[in-house]
Amino acid sequence: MTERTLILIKPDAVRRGLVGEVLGRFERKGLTLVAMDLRTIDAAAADRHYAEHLDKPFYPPLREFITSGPLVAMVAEGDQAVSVVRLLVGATDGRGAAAGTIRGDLSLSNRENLVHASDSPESAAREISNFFPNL
Ligand code: 3AN
Repeated sequence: MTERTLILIKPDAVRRGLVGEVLGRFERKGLTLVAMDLRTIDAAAADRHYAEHLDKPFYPPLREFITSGPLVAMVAEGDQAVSVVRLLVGATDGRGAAAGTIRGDLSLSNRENLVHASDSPESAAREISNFFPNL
């Protein structure tokens, strides 16, 4: 079933020059890009995006990080895109993520883990409308 999902290539990936590497993995998998934008988000946009994490102890540093520089926001489309992208991204903590995944190959951190990807079709709908309200 064709789905859309929100992907953020986070500020650590932009700083490290890994946008092409990360984006290429999604393209080579066969996903279609529907929208893409390089932008720096403010604290209010971070709070909207991470609404379910606002009370978590890791949230203040996460907000600091996600607003620390430009990120690449994109919407990708394809068959079962939500779960397919999560598989490509790997487990949250890059230190334990499986080799072959983006985080497993390229991240050594559970905060600076390069990519955000929607975790369900419902989250995808909410996150896409936050980032791309005209889509
Ligand atoms: P995922 O991005 O794998 O869906 P979530 O939704 O549990 O992970 O967490 C959202 C983001 O919060 C993660 N991408 C990561 O940057 C950060 N995060 C999650 N857990 C921790 C933690 N224990 N310490 C620091 N940052 C964390």
